[in-house]
Amino acid sequence: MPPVPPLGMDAASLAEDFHHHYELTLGRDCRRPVYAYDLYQALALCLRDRLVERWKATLALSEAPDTRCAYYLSMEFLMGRALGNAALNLDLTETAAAVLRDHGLQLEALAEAEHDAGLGNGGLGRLAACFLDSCATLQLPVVGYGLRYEYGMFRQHIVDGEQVEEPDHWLRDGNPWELERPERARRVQFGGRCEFHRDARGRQHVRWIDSHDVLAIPYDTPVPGYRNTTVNTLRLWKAAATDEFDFNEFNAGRYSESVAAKNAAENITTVLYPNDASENGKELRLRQQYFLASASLQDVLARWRDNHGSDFSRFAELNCFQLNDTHPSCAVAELMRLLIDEHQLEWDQAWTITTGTMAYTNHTLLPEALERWPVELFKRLLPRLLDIIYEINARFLSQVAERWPGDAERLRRMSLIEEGDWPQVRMAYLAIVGSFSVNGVAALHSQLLQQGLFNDFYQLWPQRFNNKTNGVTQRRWLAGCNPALSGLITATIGAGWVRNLSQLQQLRAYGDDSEFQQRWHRVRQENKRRLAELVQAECAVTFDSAALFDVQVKRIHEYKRQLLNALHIVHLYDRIKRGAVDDWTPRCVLIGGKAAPGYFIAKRIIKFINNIAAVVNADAAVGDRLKVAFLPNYRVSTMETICAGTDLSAQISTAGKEASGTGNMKFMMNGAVTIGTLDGANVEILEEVGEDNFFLFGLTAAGVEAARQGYDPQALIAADADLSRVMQRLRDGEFDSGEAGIFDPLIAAITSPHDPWMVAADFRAFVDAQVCAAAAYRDRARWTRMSIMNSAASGRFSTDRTMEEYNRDIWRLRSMGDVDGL
Ligand code: 26V
Repeated sequence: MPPVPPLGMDAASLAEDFHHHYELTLGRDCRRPVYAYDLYQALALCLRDRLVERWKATLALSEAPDTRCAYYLSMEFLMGRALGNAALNLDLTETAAAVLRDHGLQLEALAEAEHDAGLGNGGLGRLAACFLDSCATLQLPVVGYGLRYEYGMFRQHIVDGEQVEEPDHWLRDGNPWELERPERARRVQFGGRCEFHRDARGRQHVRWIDSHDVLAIPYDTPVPGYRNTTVNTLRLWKAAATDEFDFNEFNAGRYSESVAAKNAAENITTVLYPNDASENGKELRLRQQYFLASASLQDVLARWRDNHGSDFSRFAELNCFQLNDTHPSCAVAELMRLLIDEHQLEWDQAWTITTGTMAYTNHTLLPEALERWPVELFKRLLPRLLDIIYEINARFLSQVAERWPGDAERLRRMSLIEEGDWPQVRMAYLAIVGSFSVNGVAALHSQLLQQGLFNDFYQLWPQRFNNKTNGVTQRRWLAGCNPALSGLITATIGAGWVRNLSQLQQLRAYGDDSEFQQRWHRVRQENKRRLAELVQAECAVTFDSAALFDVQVKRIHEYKRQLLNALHIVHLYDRIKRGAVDDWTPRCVLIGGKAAPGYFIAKRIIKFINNIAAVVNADAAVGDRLKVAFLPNYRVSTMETICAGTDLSAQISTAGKEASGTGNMKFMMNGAVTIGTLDGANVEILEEVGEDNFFLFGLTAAGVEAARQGYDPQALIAADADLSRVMQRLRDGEFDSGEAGIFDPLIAAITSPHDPWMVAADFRAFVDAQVCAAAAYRDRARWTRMSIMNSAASGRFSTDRTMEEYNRDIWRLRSMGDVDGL
């Protein structure tokens, strides 16, 4: 067949294809009523066709036998919508908008029809998505491997102030971005037992038999680079029952049992676990993790076999696996199993390869989020893997014993197996032992890992540990979501920042330029108006864009301290009620985020915020001074509107608890000023922007630990008249909406000397910092300057920089470059 000429990138070609896809691919009739979703799909297919051309060219490069590749293994990819990003990267936004306008249609309206791909909980999953964007833009051969959950992150409704979860069946209307690749299906084993035997030469062989197998079917999604010819791959696995379920079991006359077994197999990829911290020990979750690790490794090994046969001597030179937290860390033992049992390598060879290819990123210091799996569960589900983990542990502990002779306590501490009545496998330790690189996600976080959580391992292998401060992609989080500000920036310093965010520094020169300030201010006002529209539509609360927009959106968790924010709102309300309103700055507070469905206190905090909003917004004495809204169903696509319209970004976690944060970076880039603690990447944000352009408050990480000794919140409350009045209003039941005592658990948490999050300890400092922020906002020129300076200083927080560092220090990939003719 002759080669097909590249598709046209002009309006006429696009218009023709749009029509073609609408009428023929989708089988719709433009003379009949049209639906936004069909129009969206038709446009998506036009863009996809153009991506597919580039995708095939990229595959030819990345799958060449000598190309070193990295694989990003992640249980979560929080991709959000793809259409706007595809158009932006293909440079077709203007053209598509013009074509649609000719048909009396609006690009924004079509884009709104797309369901968010919500295959993640929060920061960790969205980080994976930003990484993929930057890798494609830097033309690095990186494949994302994950799970194709049928149901993504639940949809959140607020009913009577409370969170109600609803399943997110995001694939219901079809997904135009994915391509099924049934020919690359893999088989993943569960259960059964191991059979050992020796061959004539005395080598031991292990067969994993009587297992219950599940098929892994890959679905590929294109990941376009920004205005280059690179299109990388996100490969998501769907679980399907093997044919044996239909034949053997049905025929054995155990019909209903076999259907149940078939369902159990397919259930593996039914639903994303909606927890961002705890919930350990669920069997289905371990099944998901192993399914991802095994299918992905088999996929890579199959391609290796095609190119290199049974010669694994260069495998570690040409492959690298990045483990996104411990969730895929079964991969360490699974790679050992595949190399030894399926590819006949010796233990030492296999271990050299494994520890030469695995790299582990830690995303949390919270002990409850550190994964441990019961040995008994491992034995039942993954018997061969447990044997391998025991062997890894035995060899590892002999190394520890050699380094620290006679230190039994250290052996106990560092063992991959936590002993006790209910022995557990420590997945983080497995990941560390099996990897050549271990990194945290912000400078402070990496330091705390080395000095605290993983200190024993750091002492043993200091050279393994490194930091890679997170970032966000400026294509989605500035160019895509904030066209007005992007336009102003590009008109001022050129368009180079879209690929090289450090160029935003050039905006510093305009910080005091009053004409530029005015334009900056006008653009931001318009973005605030758009955000106010969203709040009006979703919360029925009216935000006036003249007011200070004070925003905290992120998962609801005690360590993130939405409760501290709520106490501040009650304090402002108290001031209004007392008439202490001199020099008042009108303020609109927006809070949004999902709570894990089983997280009682987090759900009660949501109720608390909603009840405060109801009281404040209905009180005539408050008027325009204060508005409060809780935005339901916070997700990637709403953040795109929120971050563009925020003045003050609340990043107020207890110091030492937020590994990095990435919302903080999105806000900063769009010109919001941070009010925050010295936690996670806030530390580096402050470093870049300077104290004059950041409202810093609160205890440091070391201060928090010191203050735990003799922490006495009751005394702090008694000593602070503002906090006393706030607590009194809570105890008086002012926000109880007739349900007496519902906030007692929150009062108890704040007043407990054991409050791990030290809410009361930081109240005074937070209120004082808020006073400073309010005063700064009243001076428009000053605030606008701060806003410009924040955006100008955000260059370090691009995932382009992050990916360059991963590549320099860990992956060592060669950029693929462009392909001619596209
Ligand atoms: C743990 C679990 C436990 C079992 C159920 C499902 C589940 C899902 C996620 C997690 C770990 C969450 C860790 C996490 O999300 N860390 C966040 O990572 C961001 C990206 O590095 C970082 O910016 C945030 O500060 C950090 O909290």
